[in-house]
Amino acid sequence: MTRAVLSLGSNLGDRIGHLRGAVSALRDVLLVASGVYETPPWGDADQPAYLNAVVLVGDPTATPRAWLDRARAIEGVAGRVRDPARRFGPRSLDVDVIAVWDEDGQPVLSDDPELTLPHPRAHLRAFVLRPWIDIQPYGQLPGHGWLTDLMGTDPVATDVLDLRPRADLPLESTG
Ligand code: PH2
Ligand code: MG
Ligand code: MG
Repeated sequence: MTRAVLSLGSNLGDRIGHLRGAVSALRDVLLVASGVYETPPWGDADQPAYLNAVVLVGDPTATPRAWLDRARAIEGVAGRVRDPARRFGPRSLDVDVIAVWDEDGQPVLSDDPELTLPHPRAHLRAFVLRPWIDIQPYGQLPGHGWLTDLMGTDPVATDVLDLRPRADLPLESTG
């Protein structure tokens, strides 16, 4: 079984609908989904607040590349348009591959610029770490250590105070 942690984010259009669409598209590989957090924009302040969540997915044979292709396909369905001028700008749906483990449970490390593993900014992002801790309280970010330790470091520790769990917006709503 290979596993991956994916982060989901949306700040345009039907934000929760986009996140739920991603979870639905991943249902054959979904192991567990976090709560949904409303988060202030990171990296580019001039945009609406995001909804963010994290999922753990598993597949007998999927390669890191396969997870990336799947993430991009799901973004495409949500009408994702890339604006090269705004790297951290608004988006209908962002599905990022945060970390991947191989069949032996070993973390996959990669410096491929198209798919750097683990994600090069995950350790700085409260909107990734906080939901991830929901589903793996004893999880580690490969190369960076325990998620709970990372949550105590700056700037994550201060950013996390601004995150609002949205209990009224369950990710796996059947409506
Ligand atoms: N994604 C970004 C840039 N900034 N801020 C928040 N709060 N959540 C995101 O998912 C996010 C962001 C680009 O990947
Ligand atoms: Mg992203
Ligand atoms: Mg992305």
